[in-house]
Amino acid sequence: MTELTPGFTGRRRAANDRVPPGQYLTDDFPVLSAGPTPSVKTDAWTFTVTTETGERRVWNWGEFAALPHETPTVDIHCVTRWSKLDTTWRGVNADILLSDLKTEATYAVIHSFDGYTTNLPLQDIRNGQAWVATGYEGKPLHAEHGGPARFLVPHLYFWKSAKWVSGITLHTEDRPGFWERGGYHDYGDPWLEQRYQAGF
Ligand SMILES: Nc1nc2c(c(=O)[nH]1)N[C@H]1C(S)=C(S)[C@@H](COP(=O)(O)O)O[C@H]1N2
Ligand SMILES: [Mo]
Repeated sequence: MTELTPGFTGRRRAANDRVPPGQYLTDDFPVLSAGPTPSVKTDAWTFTVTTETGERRVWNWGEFAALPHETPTVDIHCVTRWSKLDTTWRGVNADILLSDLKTEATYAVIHSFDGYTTNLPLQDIRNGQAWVATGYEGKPLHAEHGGPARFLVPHLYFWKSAKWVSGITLHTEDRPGFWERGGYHDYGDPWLEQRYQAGF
């Protein structure tokens, strides 16, 4: 296949080269949530980016919908060992949400309306690698998969793709999130099988 995916410049690999070690392919879309699905209403929804100095950018649902959107097709990899190829999303690239913010931060924490958090290096959500997605396979994103909006950072294990996302905070130091404090790997590269912290 020679199809190109937004955010990636390489030639797509054959399907069997696209499954990281220890993963199996599924056509289903399993639901994995630590708690019940929260009801997040779009008329009360906001998305907030806050820098380490407290500078903020806030979008309401209408303002967010007016931002330029992309429809990336990506492979996703869950630490519970399922991978799903060629999932198509619709969302706003994180580069747009971070643009014209002055920051010295090197880490980000993604926050959700259910209290879930997950951390990652700021560079992992720059340069076209992450989105705030509101659509999946041509439809509004279903609530159980994180609708109205979820984070999407497909090059890391899927627990980094926070559902019901409410915002991003930027930090000069690493601040482990919900599962990272619970023993999941701080970074979570599926190709290196970075599933759990040493000692867990
Ligand atoms: N807000 C929130 N986001 C979350 C979770 C969660 O419990 N709450 N679970 C994470 C985990 S462990 C995984 S594997 C994926 C699962 O996404 P899915 O239910 O759409 O498959 O969401 C991630 N994002
Ligand atoms: Mo997960």
